[in-house]
Amino acid sequence: PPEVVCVGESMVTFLPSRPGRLADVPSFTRAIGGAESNVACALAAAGHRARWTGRVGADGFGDHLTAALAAHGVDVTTVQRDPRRPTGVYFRTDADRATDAHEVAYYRAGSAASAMSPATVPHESLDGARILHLTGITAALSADCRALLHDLTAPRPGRPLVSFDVNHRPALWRDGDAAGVLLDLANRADLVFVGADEAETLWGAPDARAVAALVDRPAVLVVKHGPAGATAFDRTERAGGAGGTGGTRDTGGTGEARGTDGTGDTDGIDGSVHQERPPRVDVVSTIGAGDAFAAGFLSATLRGLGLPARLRHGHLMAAAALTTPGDLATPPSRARADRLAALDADAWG
Ligand code: KDG
Repeated sequence: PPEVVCVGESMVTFLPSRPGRLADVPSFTRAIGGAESNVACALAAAGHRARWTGRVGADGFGDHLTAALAAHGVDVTTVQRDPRRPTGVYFRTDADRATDAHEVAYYRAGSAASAMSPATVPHESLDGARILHLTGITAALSADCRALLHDLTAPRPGRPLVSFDVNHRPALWRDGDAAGVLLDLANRADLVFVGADEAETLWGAPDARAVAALVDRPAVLVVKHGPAGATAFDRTERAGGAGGTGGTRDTGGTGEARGTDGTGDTDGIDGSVHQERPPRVDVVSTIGAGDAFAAGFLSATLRGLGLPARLRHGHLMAAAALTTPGDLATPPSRARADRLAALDADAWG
């Protein structure tokens, strides 16, 4: 069975042939995207058995997406094909170097993936998996998709560790209560990734500690601060476990003493806290960097590495994605990533 199952919408992505506004770009190059399948591809590249489950149309784009993910080493055996609804696609422009502003045009309303529901992922299909990775993008797609997330995050015996990346996409939430829905889902997961900027926009949380006070049930919370690094809160040792799912809570075991972490200050925090800065890179594109970070962190979690190493492996995979134009990058080999992660603090940030 796969070690990790990622569930969500994947899309054929059209990347611009040159910088500029959507109105001015004359042609686009086909690629693949979708946050959850990006995570699956990066995990497969890191040597893990990763599956992506989702729905695509019975159309040429669905054929391409499935074949391209399989070529990345991702298990696509549970992908469903919808004869009536199309595969979602989206177009994007290059980001402005200074502001990271870019345009995204989604053509995914009524897509095959928007018809995902609890029937798309039978619980038996997760048997043997150690991690189930989900994101807040799915919550924005339809009521049935929200029901799927609700079902997959419900407490049940044998539930894999649920990893949830908040991934707030404002363009998909014009009508919905993004703040309430995403906070509820985060608090149903075991491991949560959120950008500090997203947490501020969604919940008005000014810093990582404020996020930790709101997202207080998951055993592990990672707040990402872009080039300034990431802060991880580990409450696995909290009495009685976090969240009370009754499911597996094997987050790798940190073996760290509380309070002897990167911050030297755990006042008011139930558990340990650690911060890691990323390596400095020349950013080509930030697309897919968050997904790569999640994959690196999950890979190190599967390998039973401690919190500092999990953050560093996240940063190393993100660095690979930041220095390539599309969603997907070739991460450093496991041996090389281990050597880089082991360098002392001076070599980092
Ligand atoms: O993280 C990258 C994704 O945002 C991109 O691949 C498209 O999944 C996507 C989305 O819904 O924005």
